[in-house]
Amino acid sequence: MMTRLTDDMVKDIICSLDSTDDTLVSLTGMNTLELACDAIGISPDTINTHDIRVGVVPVTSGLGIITRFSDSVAEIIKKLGMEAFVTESPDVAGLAEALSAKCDIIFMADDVQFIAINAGNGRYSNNSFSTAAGYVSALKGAAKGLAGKAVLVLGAGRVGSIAAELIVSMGAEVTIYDIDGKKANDLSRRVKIKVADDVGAALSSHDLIFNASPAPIEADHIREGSIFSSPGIPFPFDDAGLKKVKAVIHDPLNIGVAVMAVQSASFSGPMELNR
Ligand code: 2YH
Repeated sequence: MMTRLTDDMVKDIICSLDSTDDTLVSLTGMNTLELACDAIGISPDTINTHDIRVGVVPVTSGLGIITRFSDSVAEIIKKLGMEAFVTESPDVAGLAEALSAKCDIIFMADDVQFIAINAGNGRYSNNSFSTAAGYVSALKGAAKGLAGKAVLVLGAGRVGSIAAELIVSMGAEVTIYDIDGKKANDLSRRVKIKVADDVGAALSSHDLIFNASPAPIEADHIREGSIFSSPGIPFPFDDAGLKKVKAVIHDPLNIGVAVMAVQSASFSGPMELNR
């Protein structure tokens, strides 16, 4: 299932950029830029964010414009130190505008794909990989390492599958649950993971969880002191659940967009940008 952001989910992103960054530091030990660099395996001092110009192109196709989506993407990118603006026109005219303005990176999203194109060489990052990689780094930071630990992944869709693979590659023991057991079983034939068939039992026996599912998480199932890295929308916890967890890393857009920007920039060396 493809989850689409709503106007309501993005309405507070811009006014809470500083507090989102502070919360991330307190939960993971990394700010948004450091986390994005960690997610793709580069050091923050190898990327000169101030030299990078980004255009964000609103896209009207399908279900159309999400109010403040493009503005929020641009502001998240500015907070990383890059120059960013939203094009005046949407769609192809907006793309032409971004190319004329010699943007190094161009962000565009429709209902299926959300990508950041490196205009210098045509390579692009995508939101599913970037979200998975960013939230895996966040879980690793919050758990002070994942090697040898047991991690539960909820959801075997695009983000959950990539996350499971990344977490396995970090030496953790991964169990996956998806309401569609076939999806979880198919993934287990490709990646060395266990498959759970009871979400309650799986949650009760794990305290490190990567949540890439749109389903709510019942408070009764949560183990006291659990750490959740939770890109899944909508926000899955009620008040009783929040009282039991030690940490929840969650935002509607910030971590995924930051990893996309940094990864797309990394496709050209810092000295080889599109100007
Ligand atoms: O939210 C979405 C898709 N679910 C992206 C899926 C990527 N994992 N797209 C945003 C659509 C934005 C809209 N076209 C706009 O305002 O430009």
